Amino acid sequence: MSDAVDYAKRGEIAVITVNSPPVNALSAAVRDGLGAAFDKGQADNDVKGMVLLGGGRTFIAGADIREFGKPPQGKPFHDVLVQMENSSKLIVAAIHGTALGGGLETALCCHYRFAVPSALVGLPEVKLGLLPGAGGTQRLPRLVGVQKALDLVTSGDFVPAPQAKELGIIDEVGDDLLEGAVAFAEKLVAEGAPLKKIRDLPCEAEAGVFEAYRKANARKFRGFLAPWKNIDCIEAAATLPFDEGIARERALFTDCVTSPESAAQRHVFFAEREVAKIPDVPKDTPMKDIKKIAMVGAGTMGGGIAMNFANAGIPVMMLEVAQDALDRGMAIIERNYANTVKKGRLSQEKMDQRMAMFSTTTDFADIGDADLVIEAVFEKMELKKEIFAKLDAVMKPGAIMASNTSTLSIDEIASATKRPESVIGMHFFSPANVMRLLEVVRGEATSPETIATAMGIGRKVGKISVLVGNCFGFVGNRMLHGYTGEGTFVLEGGALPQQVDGAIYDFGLAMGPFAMGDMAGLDVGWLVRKAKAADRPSNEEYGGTIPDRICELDRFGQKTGGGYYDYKEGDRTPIPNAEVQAIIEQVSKDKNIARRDFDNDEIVKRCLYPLINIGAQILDEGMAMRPSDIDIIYINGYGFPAYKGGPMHWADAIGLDKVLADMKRFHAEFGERWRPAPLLEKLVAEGKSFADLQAA
Ligand code: 3H9
Repeated sequence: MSDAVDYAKRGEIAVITVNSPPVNALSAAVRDGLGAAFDKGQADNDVKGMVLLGGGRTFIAGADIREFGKPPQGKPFHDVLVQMENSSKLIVAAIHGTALGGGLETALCCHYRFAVPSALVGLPEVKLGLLPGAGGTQRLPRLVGVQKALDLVTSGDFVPAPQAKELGIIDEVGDDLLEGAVAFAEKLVAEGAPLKKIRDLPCEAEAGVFEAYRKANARKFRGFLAPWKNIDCIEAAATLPFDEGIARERALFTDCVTSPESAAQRHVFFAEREVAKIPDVPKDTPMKDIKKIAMVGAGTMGGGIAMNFANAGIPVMMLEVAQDALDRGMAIIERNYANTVKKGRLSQEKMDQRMAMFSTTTDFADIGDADLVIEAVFEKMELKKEIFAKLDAVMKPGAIMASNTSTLSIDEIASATKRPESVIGMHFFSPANVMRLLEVVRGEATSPETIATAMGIGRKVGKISVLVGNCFGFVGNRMLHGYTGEGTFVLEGGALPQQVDGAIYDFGLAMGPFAMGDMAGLDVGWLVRKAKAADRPSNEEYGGTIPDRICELDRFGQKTGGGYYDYKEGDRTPIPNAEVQAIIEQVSKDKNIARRDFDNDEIVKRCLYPLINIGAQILDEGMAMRPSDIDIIYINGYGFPAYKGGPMHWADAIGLDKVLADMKRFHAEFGERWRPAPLLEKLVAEGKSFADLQAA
């Protein structure tokens, strides 16, 4: 027997325990161990029934994701499952923690399932670009019906044990895992309970169910492969005999596991876990307990940020210098919550609890006892320094002082205080109560404790915290600048906004650069360009001519009814505008550019390769710790499709040599802004990819 699986006896019940930390994934060693343990139980004449449970913190969390794509080893998973289902001795699964993916599929091949109330079950394969490939799509609908099964496999949602019992996935819920499951097994044995095989249950669907489901979810599943394949499998369960359904599931699983979409989504799964690891801030770095926060600035950003903390039950004191600004800010927060209540997504009681988390002041002296203060005022260095000097005077020793700046230097802001070790950037993304990304910006002097606390509190309020370095625009916006900037050069070359946006939408982003500009407002960029005009290097080609001329017409985007596009009142659908087209064509003429046709492939390369190039520069400068951190930023903050894995994974998937060759072509044609990053050149010369940096 393998070390990964333990075999013991409790009277007439064999207790088989998987011991493969951290999550008892079904590695080759576990599969071999299970095969041997069930053989042993089968052969032992004193054993009348068997209980399968997970050692440590959980039942089995699924197949071992790290084994996908590697040569098969150990006992095939399907053989273990057939062995269990066909066992002539009754098997009970005893579930605590999570039974996910292959873990739940294993439990579904037991004759009965017992769970503690806190257990969760689910088939989350879709999130990895996969489908349950070990019978899950064939057995689940036989238990819960086709409609529910479709929802569960396409969402990957976890179901709490009590609800799973109502659905028929779990047979018994009880408090004591081992005692409870053994007692349950003994009772079933004593009653002579039948060896239930889910495969023997019928599975039916009403006509048209699957087509309707595909149609209703077409937008949600756009670009992904796995949701569609999951639906195909459930359809197979309802239309084919069990064994044929299993064969179809296997074939479609192979399609998924070998797909670029799944490779990308598995990359994202591990990237999300890597992002929390900081080499010089080890896991055991002490973190401050954040019991109370203060927000300086109650504008749109400050209010949105504060809501995250209130939602997590952390009291927030809002500070504005003027009472009317404070009142306005609080009214917006209240209205946001009220809208969510109206939509039925929040109860009035919960809203009242959240509103009760807020207090307000116009006096800095009142916020001194907060454990964390976040400044979210206008993006102006002098103002921020003034505020940080005031904070330095009032905040208690050890308080963390964060700025929500999206571009300014954390070191310069920290220089206004006598405690730069406590100063850090916490860059939230708009709308701050919705977007998952948080860039945590470390300054030169920021202490490990401050970093660990900022990263931790971000996670606590539901964000994905990514640590970045202190450079202009940090990681996300610095890269974005290259993307949106190149978009306008493409317009000058001959494309129109709707073509560029269409190509980027088809690539998988929620919207293209011009629709995004109209949503965010074009006036901010215009102000920045004007402010920077004097410092612009003379050899830098200016890409702002088109947006400048659009702004000169007071077209600032959706908020003024038009920008690159027109908008009808209360409708966000972009409508192409003839005047804007005329501006674009005139700019091409003024610059002596012969307008020509672009295809989608060229637009995508021109707009998105700058993300790769600037990403490489950022890595070279150490402003991001690893390529996958950049991917996490782009997926969670900028809507880059998860099934492409983020810009750096996407670059690897294309092949860095090919990306570099295109960039060199662009460099020759368009000049300096396309100079390939030295890191990119180096990786290609060494035959390496961004993933190799990750492993290093
Ligand atoms: C599948 O089952 C396919 C089958 O249908 C068909 C086969 C034919 N494999 O998340 P955490 C690692 S597909 C390998 O931080 P938590 C994880 O990387 C699978 N490793 O803990 C991390 O490593 P590290 C379907 C795995 O408590 C460590 O374990 N199952 C796996 O916050 C701790 O993880 C799923 O999709 C795995 N399956 O959350 C479930 N799972 O410490 C995926 C985890 O080196 N897993 N690791 O960074 C999860 O959702 C969460 O990990 C879980 C625990 C909820 C279990």
